[in-house]
Parts: sequence; structure tokens; C-alpha cells
Amino acid sequence: MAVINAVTDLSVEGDIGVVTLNSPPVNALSAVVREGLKGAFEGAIADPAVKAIVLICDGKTFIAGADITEFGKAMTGPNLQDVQAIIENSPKPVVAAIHGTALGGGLEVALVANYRVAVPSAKAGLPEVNIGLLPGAGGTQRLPRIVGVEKALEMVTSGQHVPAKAALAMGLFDELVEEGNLRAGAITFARKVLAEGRPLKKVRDLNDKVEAARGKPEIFADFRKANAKKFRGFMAPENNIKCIEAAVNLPFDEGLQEERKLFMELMSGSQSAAQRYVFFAERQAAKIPDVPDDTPTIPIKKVGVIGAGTMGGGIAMNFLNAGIPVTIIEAKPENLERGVGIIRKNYENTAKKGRLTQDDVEKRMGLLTPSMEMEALADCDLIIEAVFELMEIKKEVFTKLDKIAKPGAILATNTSYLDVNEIAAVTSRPESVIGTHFFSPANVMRLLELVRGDKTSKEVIATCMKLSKVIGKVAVLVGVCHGFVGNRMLAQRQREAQKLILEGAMPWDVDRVLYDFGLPMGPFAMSDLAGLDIGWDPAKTSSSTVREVLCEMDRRGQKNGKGFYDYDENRNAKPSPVVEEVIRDFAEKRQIQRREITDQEILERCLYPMVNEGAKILEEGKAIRASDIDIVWINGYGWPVYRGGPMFWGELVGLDKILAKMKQFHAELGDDFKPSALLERLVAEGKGFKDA
Ligand code: 3H9
Repeated sequence: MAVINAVTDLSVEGDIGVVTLNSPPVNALSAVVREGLKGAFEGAIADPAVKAIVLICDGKTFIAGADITEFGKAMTGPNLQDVQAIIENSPKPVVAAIHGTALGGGLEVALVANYRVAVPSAKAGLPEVNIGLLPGAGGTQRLPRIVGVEKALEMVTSGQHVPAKAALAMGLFDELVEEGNLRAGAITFARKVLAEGRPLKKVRDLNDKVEAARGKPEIFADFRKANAKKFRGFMAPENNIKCIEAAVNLPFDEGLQEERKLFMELMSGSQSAAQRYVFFAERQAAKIPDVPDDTPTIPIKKVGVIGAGTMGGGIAMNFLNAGIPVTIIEAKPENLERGVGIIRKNYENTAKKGRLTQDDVEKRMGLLTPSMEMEALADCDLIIEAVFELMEIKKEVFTKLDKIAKPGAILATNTSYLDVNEIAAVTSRPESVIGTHFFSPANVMRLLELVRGDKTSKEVIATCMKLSKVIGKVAVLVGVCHGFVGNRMLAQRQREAQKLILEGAMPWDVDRVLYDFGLPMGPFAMSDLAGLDIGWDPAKTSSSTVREVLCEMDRRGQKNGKGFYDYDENRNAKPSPVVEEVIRDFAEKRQIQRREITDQEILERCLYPMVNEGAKILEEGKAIRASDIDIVWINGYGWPVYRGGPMFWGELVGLDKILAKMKQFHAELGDDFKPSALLERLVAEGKGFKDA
């Protein structure tokens, strides 16, 4: 066996040269990997004993893409395209042997091989779009030549990882070999190719599928139209589509040039920088400085959920989906029945859409034990309380739970605002208590704010962080404070939105500015969707806010066709003259002089205080790092990922600019705008949040 470099070997088994990469964690195409590939292929091609070449990877996966950490830095080593040319022009058949995930540049390397074999658990995809890019090593030109234009469009714009069986069916893989037997299977395949004297097929020469789409621009027009909502605000999907168009309309080499041009356009833009930042920020969030990776964890074999309402039911579904049995508790039989019924209905709806089989539905429901006795929780390893958001009720539940739960069980409170320390203090085991702030709908939303109490043990934190991955959540560890990270910052925006409509803007102005910024909807449309009467008590109403006045007028939001907006029968919103009148009247009674408010002011008033609050959260140590705050906002509140989260965006705008505006607003509008000490210090020292 020849060692090519630190990450690459070339061994010769009879007439087959086997190139093996071993560059943990994911065999990304760093400079040393590209060098290794170049050396190994040159060696194998030059060795007369070698008749065919297999490319395989050690570790958990085949090449998972270009090395994202190298992006934006000066290029070293051979470039990927030159390495690909050596492989593609090999006079000897090349077989890529795939396990784990062949992604991005990894799949693009496999696409210059003559054949691809894989184990059944392997997946393949071009996920560059998720980091604001497109496949820049020929992927957009070669993929449609194998799978056809429609499938290629779907794959490059969704970034989906296609499972081996489907990849085989689309011709992306040529053969599946037995799990755990990839190397031998690939060698056997290579020998078969030699024995049969198969020609050296190159993907670049396969033109049938792209030619079939030539002269049919409607394929692209329809695709753009069907996905307009999904792609709104993003640059990368459009550039990906343009590349596939180029594959159809241009000769291969010109298509490659177009791909390069569009790739560079994205690479140099702020969207991809933001999305790449988010990729690493999400992984960083899983790392807790004082809770090392090897901290012992508590096995979670059974979960208890108290409360079968919307939150409790959604929370339970997360565990059922992951195959973990759940005991769900309600006080009244009719509530229990309704809660369990909704869980079943949710699963059945998913089954109707073809995303679950009826068998899966029954399996998941079979893991659910409904009960009206708290004692049924005695054997649970984790118990999540999801009862009404009132301190007294939560304390009562935890006092009872303390007597019932087995020693060492994790006791979690699902709360959006309340003091986890106060709840923990009613138990004899505050070290076992943690906050789990799930976001609604809890079975769908990716974010989980894990709230660390003063006494929460490291084992409990480590267990919950790892468990969140098992249930498909992105967990962010936060400290105890009112509203934690997400809602505490949201309160800033909500307050300003309410003030702005009295000072001169209308709800639809505020909503439009924030929607155009990239948020899924503005605060007033959101209130209408949720229901204006949430938390409103007709017995105690006092016309003290516009919202209260609207409730008093029976304007309850989308559900009764009128709220801040008027709705037609299809729930399309229209600005409401009635609301406009209410707002003007309300402002007049409070002697607020209405004035012209610019879109820029709306944006600055709503978003700068959020960045400022984020800085306060950091300064108080309630979030570990600024990037954790960004992950909260992207996964829990629909902050556009291409703007990287409020803290990343704040730095892009310029912390000095934000501070100057906060000072101006502070002087003009009062203490709501008091700049955070951290923001002042960072600006004075010319530093960013990562130096905080
Ligand atoms: C591309 O290919 C461009 C080309 O078209 C054009 C070139 C000209 N680079 O996610 P995990 C690290 S763009 C560097 O926790 P999992 C990751 O940060 C690329 N590092 O594991 C983490 O580090 P740490 C297209 C990478 O098992 C560790 O690996 N490819 C890269 O849950 C483990 O990662 C992609 O976008 C990378 N490409 O999931 C694929 N990938 O331990 C991106 C991972 O220090 N990667 N790391 O925190 C993934 O989707 C997942 O990592 C994968 C494994 C599914 C592979």
C-alpha cells in the first residue's frame, strides 16, 4: 500500500487500485484531500498493474462536500476542477464507492467517476443551496444529464438527501451492494466492468435528457411559479435554476462556465456568508463550555408529559416519532380523550399525505399511554410539565411530581417566561429540574430553548442537549430571565410596533416592512392569525390598548374574519378602514401627534432594539454566545436565514451605526432605547459580538 499523504492511501488489490480517503469528520474536500486525490489517481493511472480504480472513504461517510471552512480564504493546493479532470479523463474505469452521504462536491467527485456503487443506507444530494450556494464543480451540468431536468431542479433547489434506493432508481447510483461490504462489493463491480469490457461512460457526454427539455422554457417558468413562495428573498435557488437552464441550452463546457460565474456571484454575496455562518452556528450551539461532550447522560427510555393540550400533545409527538414511549396525563377524561384524539388525527393527516403508513400511525399511537393518574409517571426517566402558564399551578404540579418521580428522573417545565429556579425550589431535587421551552406547533418547530436553572446538573443538561437531537430539535441552552432569549427580544419588537401605529404608521405598513425584510409575517398579521383575544378577558377589559378596543368590537382576528385586517372568505387580508379609524381615534385621545413614519424608521425601531436586547442578554450571560441567539431567532421566529440572525445582521449593519441610532432614539423617545453597556464597549473597542 502506498501512502499518498496524511489522508490518502492507494492500495492495489490484484488488478484494482483502491484510493482511500480518511479525513475526519466528513472527508470534506480540503486542500490536503484534493492533493491526496490528485496524487492517488495519478499514481493509479500510471501503475500498469492497475486496470480499474475504486474511490472509497473511511469513517462515517463518503466525501460530504467541499470544506466550507476554506471558503472566503485564499486557495491553496490543487483546485477541485483540475482533480476532477484527472479522474474523468482516466483511461481506466473509475468506480466511486459510497456510504454515508455523498454531498455537494462529494457527489460532484462521484459524478466524474464512470460508475457509482453504494450501500443501501447511503444518501446523495447537492445541498449547496442550504448554504446559499450552488454546486460549483459541475454538479448542475452533470446531474440533469443523469436524472433529467425536473428531478435535477428539485434536488438542487431543495438540497434534499436522496436515499440509495431512489438514487438507484434515478440512475444516480449504478448498483447497491451489501451493507458493510462496500469495499469488496465495489471491487467486484469494477472487475465485472473490466470483464464485460464496458465502455468508459462519462456523464458529461450523456445528452438525451437535457436535449429532451430543450425548447421547453415552460418547465422552468412553471417551476419558478410553483416555488415562488418558498424561494422568496433567497438568491441561491434562482441561480441554481439558471444553471440547470444552462445545462439544457448550452454545450457542456459553456454550461460549466455559466455555473462558475453564477457560483462566484453567490459566493461573494452576503446571503451565502450568512447561511454558512448559520451552518456552523447551529453546530456550535450544541457545545456547552462547562458541560464537555463526555459528560455522563441519563438513559431516557420513557417520557411523561403532563397536559394533553396543544403544547403537551405536540411535545409528546416528538418522542413518539423517535420511538420513545410516552405517558400523557390530564386531569379530566374529556380533555385526555380530546388530546389523544388530536395526536391521532395529526398522524392520520400525515398518513393521508403519504408521509406515514397506517402501520406507522398505529405503532406511534401504540407507544402512547394516556392516564389521569400522576402516579403513572413513576417509572418515567423524563417528565415534561406542559400545564397552564401560571406560577402557582406549575409549583403545585412540581410539588406533587417531586413525590412521585423516581430518583434521578429529569423534571422539565415547558414555560415561555416563568422563573425555572422558583419552580425548582419547590422540589427536593432542583439539580434535576430544567426548563424546556418548545415552540408551537411543538411537533413541527425545530427550536428548543433549554433553560438552565442555577442548580441544574451537568448530567441533566448533557442528556437534554443530546436528546433534543434524537427528537430532531435544535437546542439552545439559555439562562433564566423573563422570556428567555427569544420572547425577551420579541417583546422589544412588539412594543415598538404598537407604538409606531399610534405615532403615525398603520399595521399594514409595519407588517409590510418586516415581511419585505424576510420575516414570514409582520406582528399584526401574526396577532390576527393567533387570535386577538388570547389572554383577553371581557370582564376586565379597559380599552387600554388598540388590541383591547378591537376585541371589544368583536374583532378577534382571522377566526372571525376581522382583526387588525379585514378578511375575505379565503382569508385574504385587506387593510381595514375601521381599524384605521380606531387607531387615529385612540392616538387622538392620548394626545399623540401623528406624523409621517418612513419604512426605514419602522425597520430601525423594530429591529435595532432587538439587537440591543441581544447584547444585554449576552452581557448578563443568559446566552452563551451571540450565534446561539441567532439560532434561536432563525429556528423559532422565522428570521430569514439569509440574514444570519439578528446579531449577525446587526454586525453587518454596523454596531456603531446601531449604537448611534439607539442613542438618538434614547434622547428622543426615552428609556426603551437605553443602549446596552456591552454594545457601548464593543463599539468603543472596535470589536464584534464574538469578542464579547
Ligand atoms: C460544496 O460542496 C461546494 C461545491 O459544490 C463547489 C466547490 C467548488 N466542511 O453536521 P455534523 C463538520 S459546499 C467543513 O455535526 P452529522 C461540522 O462542522 C458543501 N466541515 O454531523 C462538524 O464539525 P464539529 C456541500 C464540515 O453526522 C462535523 O463536520 N456540503 C462540513 O450530523 C460533523 O458535522 C454540505 O453542505 C463541510 N462540508 O451530519 C454538507 N460538513 O464536529 C454539509 C460537516 O467541529 N454537512 N462539517 O462541529 C452536512 O450536511 C452534515 O455535516 C453531514 C453529517 C450530513 C455530512
